[in-house]
Amino acid sequence: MSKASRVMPVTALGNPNRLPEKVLVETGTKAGWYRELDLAPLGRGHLSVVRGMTLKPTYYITTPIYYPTADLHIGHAYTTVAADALARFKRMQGYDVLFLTGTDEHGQKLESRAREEGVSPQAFVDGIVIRIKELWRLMGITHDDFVRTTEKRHMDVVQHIFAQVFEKGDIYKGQYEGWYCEGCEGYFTATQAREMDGHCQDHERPLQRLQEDAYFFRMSSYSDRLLEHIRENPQFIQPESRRNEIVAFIERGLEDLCVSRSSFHWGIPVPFDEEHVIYVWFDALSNYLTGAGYPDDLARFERYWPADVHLVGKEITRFHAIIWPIILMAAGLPLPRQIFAHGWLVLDSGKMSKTRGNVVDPVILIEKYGVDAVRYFLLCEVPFGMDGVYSEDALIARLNSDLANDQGNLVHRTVSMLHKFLDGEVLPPGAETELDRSFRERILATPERMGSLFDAMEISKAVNVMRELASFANKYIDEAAPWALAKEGQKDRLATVFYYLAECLRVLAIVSSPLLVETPEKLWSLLGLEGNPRSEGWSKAQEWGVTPPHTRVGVSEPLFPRIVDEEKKEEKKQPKVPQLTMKDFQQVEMKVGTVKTAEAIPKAERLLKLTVDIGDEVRQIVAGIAESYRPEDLTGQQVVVLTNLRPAKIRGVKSEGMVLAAVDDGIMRLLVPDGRVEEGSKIS
Ligand code: ME8
Repeated sequence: MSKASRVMPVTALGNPNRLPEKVLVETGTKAGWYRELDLAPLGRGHLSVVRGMTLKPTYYITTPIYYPTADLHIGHAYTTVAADALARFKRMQGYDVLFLTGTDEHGQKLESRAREEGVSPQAFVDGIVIRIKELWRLMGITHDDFVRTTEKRHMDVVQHIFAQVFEKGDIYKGQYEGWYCEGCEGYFTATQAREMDGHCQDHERPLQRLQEDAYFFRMSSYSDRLLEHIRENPQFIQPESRRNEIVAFIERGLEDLCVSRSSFHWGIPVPFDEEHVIYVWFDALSNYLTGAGYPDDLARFERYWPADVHLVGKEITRFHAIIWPIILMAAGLPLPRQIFAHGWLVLDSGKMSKTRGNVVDPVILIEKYGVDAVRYFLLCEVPFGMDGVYSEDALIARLNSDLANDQGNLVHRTVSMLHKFLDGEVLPPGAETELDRSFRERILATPERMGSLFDAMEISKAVNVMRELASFANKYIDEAAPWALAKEGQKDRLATVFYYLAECLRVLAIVSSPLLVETPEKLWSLLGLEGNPRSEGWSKAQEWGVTPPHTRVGVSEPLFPRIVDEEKKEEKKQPKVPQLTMKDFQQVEMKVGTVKTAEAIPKAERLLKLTVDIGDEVRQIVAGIAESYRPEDLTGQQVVVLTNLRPAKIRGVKSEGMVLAAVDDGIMRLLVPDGRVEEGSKIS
């Protein structure tokens, strides 16, 4: 980010969501040398000014800040890659972009996780944050800043806002009693807890009844203002289905929110009452202000705030679309322009979650298929905003059809025929035929169509437009039939066809630059072009005739090799008991547990209903061991439990796991550790 940037809007912060019509621009190194600039002709948008008086619109995009309770999975990569693609696109369009991500490091869950590991919460999160940053490096993520909520700059911001809202009277002290889920780090109202049957499905644990002295945030008095804002700004919450949910929720009436905790200490202290720490969502949401320089770096803040879009997963829409805007209103700050909630990547076995342990590790996928393949799949496979099923088979199919077949093949055919027929030289084009004209129009329409789709957050549709251009180009080759032109000695026609193809590949290299991080540059140098596609700027993709005639192309190597699924091949060879790879085995989680209770199940002679303590929770498990064990002999017995088996109902009784036993001629023998071990010890 240029240090020379200076923007001094004439209008102050009190004018939310309105652009200043004029700005004072610092024109010299000496403070106080300002010139007034009229912004009206530039239309809506955020503006910044960099040295040399260039006006640039700004674009501020954020991802959620993730919990560093464990390594991140493909679901987190999904949001971050999408935000990265949008940030890259906006930079290429000439925007001054601030792309923010980070980690949400406070709260009871983190405190408990660190205790389990026997380290301090800070040491615990430090280790994971290093790996998160490494993951973003591997995935080519171009964030401009990374906020950790344990950083001083952030803690200062949170305390500042909390104190400000308190002084205004919108935070007050009271008594809180409610149903709390440690996983969500949130309380549920009595009605919600009843609807949930006292159990949090997301985190698969019972709600706890907690009571504490606490500070409350007067959200109830902001319902009308928030509803009005949502109605007046239809883009504020997107997609529309999410907006409708939020409106319905607010219309039922908002309750004041408990925004402090005293039952644990790993958090930011309430600035005027050190017994309490600030509620983790109040803390976390404020990161968006920290990243924008609030309140100390007002030049930065005025340049980027309000954020253009907070990209989030749908499960945290309420926090972003209700609590966050109300915090901002109470603090007298403008609201973000948009909260966009995308859907979930789910597995056949349900939602991916660290708690369930059924997560897909992006690092393994990148090692196997390369970063661009993984990014492409994430951006293209699921309509942005909807849920989509992830599977490695779908990934392979997508890569083979779109990247290896359509795009890879297009590049390979073009470049090898150029060598074969024109000695690798892109010659000046001759007269344009009808076929060429429609191809040229298609090429030049692509950046604009993709651009408006990106702006509408229709990322997968934008990717599709790029894919369609590649198929169109393949058809152009089939119809232009360069092999026939070569045979007939039509050199002029050949020159035109290959010039058009070279231009198409040049445009493809530019428009794929927000999505992919390695291939566009490889393609660029293969085309023999100077510089790199990223710095070309989006508008260069809308210009025709940029490839200098007589450019020489390089030698084509497959950009996207076809993926042959070796594991699949092996499976086919061995139809009986499939062999597991180490990766398969690592997906199986087994722990030692102790049987707490055991009882017979009426009308099910072989089954026993057990409750088993597996360390961090007690599971109910139905086991087919009634013919070999009496219930009363099992209490206190240690057993081995398969813990990540999908819960099921057996004879109408819920079973959350499986107890392992050997079967010898119909007699069951429980597998037990050779000596007493701590409940929850992992089997590996
Ligand atoms: O909620 N599919 O952090 P978190 C799609 N710290 N996106 C997914 C996903 C999936 N299966 N799983 C996770 C928190 N995500 C808070 C946020 S923000 C002020 C505080 C993505 O580590 C998605 O963006 O649980 C989701 O909202 C986020 O990760 C949740 O990350």
